[in-house]
Amino acid sequence: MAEPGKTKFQVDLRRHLRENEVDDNLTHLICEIAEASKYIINSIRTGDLGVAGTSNLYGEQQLALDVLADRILRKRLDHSRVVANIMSEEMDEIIPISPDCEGKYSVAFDPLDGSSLVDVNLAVGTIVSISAGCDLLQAGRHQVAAMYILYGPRTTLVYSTGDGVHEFGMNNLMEYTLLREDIRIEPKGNLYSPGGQRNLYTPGVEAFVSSLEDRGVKLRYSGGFVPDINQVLLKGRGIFFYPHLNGSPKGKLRLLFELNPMAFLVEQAGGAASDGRTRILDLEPDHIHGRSPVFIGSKEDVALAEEYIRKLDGVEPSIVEKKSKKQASSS
Ligand code: AFP
Repeated sequence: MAEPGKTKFQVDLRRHLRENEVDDNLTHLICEIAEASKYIINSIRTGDLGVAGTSNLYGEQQLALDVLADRILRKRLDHSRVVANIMSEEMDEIIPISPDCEGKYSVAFDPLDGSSLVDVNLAVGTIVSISAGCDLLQAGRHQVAAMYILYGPRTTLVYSTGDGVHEFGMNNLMEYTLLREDIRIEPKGNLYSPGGQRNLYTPGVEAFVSSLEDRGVKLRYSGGFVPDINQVLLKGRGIFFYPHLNGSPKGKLRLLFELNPMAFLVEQAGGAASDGRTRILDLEPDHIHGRSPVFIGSKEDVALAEEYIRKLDGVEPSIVEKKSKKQASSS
């Protein structure tokens, strides 16, 4: 809580971490990532929107901003002296920084998620997952912290080290000062954020969406994972999903770089995150760039999605895909 004499809103990020007795090295790491975001902001506001002439593992052309944001973060983490390994969505493999794991942290990050939205002036963000020690290929429940920076009309930073979720805003001096502490998500939402093509939804997902619409739940979708999750968090209710689709049983979003950190934050706020059957934070990664379907937000809405999927999609999404193709061929 804020020191006597200081209003809550004058508490900056480092002070908040210290007042919450966060480990010194983890405090330093989170503050270094916050510092890096200042350079990313400048590259977004003024940078070249052109293509970098390179492509990432997914064959997606890397926008100059993707590459720039990745470089800014990697350099900062490399010089932080508290990092063991890093892994970026923009890179093909884990990058070792220090062989010494003791007291150090490993970081998986998406440097600029939604970068293709910058050239239409929509909000984008940096997503960061932090684990203790050297191991990055472990279930998300082992994370010790997660955070994101949202580059929108305002620049905000949200973090959790396992003791609640807290939001900071960047002021005119480019300092992050506390806006909200202990953000909570209510069990039932009034907005939904549906990713993926609806004509590819499985029967279970289609029925779930219809039940939301019958309840008068409003559709809010920007195409940016960070602003869409931030909306659920800061409105205090709602659900985002990018489901298993016919033809894409694993959906689109990456487990280590996007889903694990957001699931950590949403669960810390009293919400839930599932792949439609299993808790996201219990999923064992099979490789660094693995994807998963996701339903994340108000816990009763997530449970309802799981119920429809269990009843109507029943088996594993991949088999659902084959069944749909078979149905299609027999009809
Ligand atoms: P990009 O980083 O390639 O722009 O993709 C953004 C994203 O991974 C995530 O931020 C969105 O939730 C999701 O893709 C949107 O995907 P669709 O464009 O298929 O709706």
